[in-house]
Amino acid sequence: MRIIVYGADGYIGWPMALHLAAQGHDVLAIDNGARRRWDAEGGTRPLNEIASFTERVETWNALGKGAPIRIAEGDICDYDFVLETMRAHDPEALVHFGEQRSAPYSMISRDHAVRTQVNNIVGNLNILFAMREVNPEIHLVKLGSMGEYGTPNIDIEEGYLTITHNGRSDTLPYPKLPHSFYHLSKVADSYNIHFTTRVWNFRATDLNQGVVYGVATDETVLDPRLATRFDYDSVWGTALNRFVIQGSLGYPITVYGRGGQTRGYLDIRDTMACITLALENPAAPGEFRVFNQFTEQFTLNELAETVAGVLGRRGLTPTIAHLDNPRVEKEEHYYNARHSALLDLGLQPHYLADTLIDSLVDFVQANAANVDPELLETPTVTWREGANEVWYRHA
Ligand code: NAD
Ligand code: USQ
Repeated sequence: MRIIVYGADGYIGWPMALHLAAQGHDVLAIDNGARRRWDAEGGTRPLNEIASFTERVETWNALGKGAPIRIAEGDICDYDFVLETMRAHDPEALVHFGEQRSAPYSMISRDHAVRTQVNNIVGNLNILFAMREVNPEIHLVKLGSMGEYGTPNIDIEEGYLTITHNGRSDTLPYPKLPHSFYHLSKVADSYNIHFTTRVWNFRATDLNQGVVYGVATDETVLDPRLATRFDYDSVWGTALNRFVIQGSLGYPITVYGRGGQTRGYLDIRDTMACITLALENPAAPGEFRVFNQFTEQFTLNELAETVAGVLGRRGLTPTIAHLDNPRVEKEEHYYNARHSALLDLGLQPHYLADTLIDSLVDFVQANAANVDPELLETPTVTWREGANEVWYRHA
């Protein structure tokens, strides 16, 4: 298959480009380096050294495993660039990761909220309009987020809810209660994509993904220059990844608030598998298909205790700190989200196991010399303030 991967220099997009190329797909990898610039802006950086986008691609192509990856550096918000690259590659499918994906980043200030929503919503619209001009048959696989739904006090379905109101019934998009301005951008994307499946007969799969953990895939371990990024600061680091590095290096594991917040989680290797399954089983023309992409749900307390248990068995003495919650979110709530569609397509999950946490601890310890302790400090972006310019360190 000819496939374009947008956001192919990112935490998930890079391993995905590798994974698809390893299976022989003809991949065009697109990225504009925004994520690396956002690091420079805030003085953050991943735990591990990562090669440049071009060096990564050159390394893969020199290995001679699977198909070579093509590369195009450019901004998805530049419509001419999106159109030209889509025309030239003539893809059968698109995988779209290319967005600003941090909830805290989107909550720093008005400017960050606007930048997040413009980048994400305009980029996504550009892809939709280019599909219309180039080939409306292309299957769009778009990364959404479980956080679009929020934490309602009823079961979360996969995209749709059948409602009976005043004696009449309809199946409608599931109501959304997003957690941040970032998650709101994903809701807007979902509605824009859904609209194009109705009016332009597009085929689209919206993957409402949970929090991803892990760093190693079959392909990233083939050469150190193929490694993907592993973030641990309070703006870009996600829960389990952060907990492992904090606990491994003797810092308190930072649970925000009471820790009853429940989220869906999945191993980065399962992200690869889910997206491959979505590509191999495309949505029908006119179909806006929604999958909830996670394999297990945990409370933050459960996650923190699981990590602490593994570290304890390795002779470490981790501590768990309940910080004042910088976010506005329910800290105790009902949560039961359906996630059967990908399992029905054949997903074989890697459930969170001590062995995976152990391998992450090994990875963290191997890279411990790179740790910037300031990045493990108390989070400075708070949801209540809406003007967190103090976050900037201007390194
Ligand atoms: P990431 O920030 O590491 O990667 C995103 C990539 O997109 C970056 O390399 C960035 O430079 C690029 N990008 C952003 N805006 C762009 C633009 N306008 N033009 C070109 N490239 C652009 O993020 P990630 O963790 O790999 O997440 C990938 C996708 O998956 C995102 O859409 C995110 O919302 C979604 N997602 C991530 C997680 C997670 O836990 N990491 C969970 C659920 C959903
Ligand atoms: N949290 C802590 N301590 C920390 C970091 C986070 O308690 O040190 C808590 C947060 O308050 C929240 C939960 O952990 O309740 C998840 O936060 P997160 O930072 O791990 O993830 P989130 O902000 O939700 O965003 C991440 C990705 C985003 C993706 C989303 C999937 O950055 O791109 O969309 O996970 S989901 O959570 O399902 O919406």
